[in-house]
Amino acid sequence: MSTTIERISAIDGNALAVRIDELARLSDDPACLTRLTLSPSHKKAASLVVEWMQEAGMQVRLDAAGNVIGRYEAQKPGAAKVIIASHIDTVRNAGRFDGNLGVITGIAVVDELNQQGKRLPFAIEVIAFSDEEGVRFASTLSGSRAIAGVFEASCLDDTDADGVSRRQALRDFGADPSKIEDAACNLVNTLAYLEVHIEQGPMLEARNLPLGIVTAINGATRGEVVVKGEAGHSGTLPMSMRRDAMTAAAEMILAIEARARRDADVVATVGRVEIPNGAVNIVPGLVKFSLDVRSSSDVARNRAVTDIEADLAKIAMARRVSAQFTASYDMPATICDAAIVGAMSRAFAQNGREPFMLGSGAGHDGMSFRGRIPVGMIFVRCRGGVSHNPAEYASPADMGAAARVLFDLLLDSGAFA
Ligand code: HGY
Ligand code: MN
Ligand code: MN
Repeated sequence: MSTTIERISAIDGNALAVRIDELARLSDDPACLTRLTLSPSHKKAASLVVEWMQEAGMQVRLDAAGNVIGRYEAQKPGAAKVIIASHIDTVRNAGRFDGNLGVITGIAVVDELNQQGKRLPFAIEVIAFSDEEGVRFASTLSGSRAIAGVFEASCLDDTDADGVSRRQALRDFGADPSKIEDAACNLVNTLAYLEVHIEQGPMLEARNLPLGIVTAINGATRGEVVVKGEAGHSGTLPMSMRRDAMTAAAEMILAIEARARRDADVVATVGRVEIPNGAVNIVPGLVKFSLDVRSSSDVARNRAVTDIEADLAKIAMARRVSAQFTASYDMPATICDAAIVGAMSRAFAQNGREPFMLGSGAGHDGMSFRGRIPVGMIFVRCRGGVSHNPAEYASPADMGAAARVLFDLLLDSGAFA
């Protein structure tokens, strides 16, 4: 008797977990997952995503910003579309779910529609954005910003640690940066932007919930502080005569932490500190450090940045150094669309899920579409709230639950009028 091999539905969590692991093997660091934008491993990941999108019945193309776009046509060709997207670039020593989960889930729901021979009144475009993290180059969200028509051409001149410009990296990737404006046409005739993402925080796990509905994506100010003192001999320069840029930076960093702690709705982080040409026996004359300030309230965030700049100036004066903060990115909070949140609640209820609402402390590509098209996000439980860390984990059951809800959301005819 032939054994009937039950075809794992494309939206089955185990099928998603297999693909998460397959993508996670594509890294530029053999010891951990590091897939920076437009890197060799990003190129391999993009090729694998192209393959999966084609297998799911999509027409696939690479746009001028390095995004991979798969289109699953509507009942009537050329109809308006819904975008389902996330990013496939990662931070260094990354978790394997951040970004990748949203792309794989988008492909899976299309694959399931295709397997069932279903066409919807709208097309679906699944997009694997090329640069959400903004780790290799200063500016971030460049892939989604190109599609949203808000790409700043100046960021083509951003250079990475090796002096390679984004423009050159795009060419090496096989994209044509001179055609970035064409990427924006992809936003025309778009009904909604949807993204499934691991929560990257502890809220769902604390409530023992597999999924949540995102109400807003926090706004963020990101940039660099440059502290200039005077380099000197660590053995001969008396303490009283030093203009030590590092000890000044240390006091500034603690002041940044203290300011953020004063406001429950503000977080601030110094994630990278550099002492160019530093050495054990040199009093640092120059220090550069990153600053990332976020809040769901744009007023609170901007007030915190102003206060921090005042603190930097005060400490610099007292220590006879200079300090300059230059913002490379300033993104207001993105409120998720009420109608989409409502439709998501219906799909949650249909699946017996509590429609728990929560904000996103992490930034996401949906921010690029703020004020242009309705944005909606579904969060998936994150073990221990750990993210931007190889220990990041979402279970196959929770991933499958998200794919199921997303699939039912797409079938809800009232969701995307
Ligand atoms: O930084 C962020 O919030 C996002 O993970 N890129
Ligand atoms: Mn992400
Ligand atoms: Mn991230």
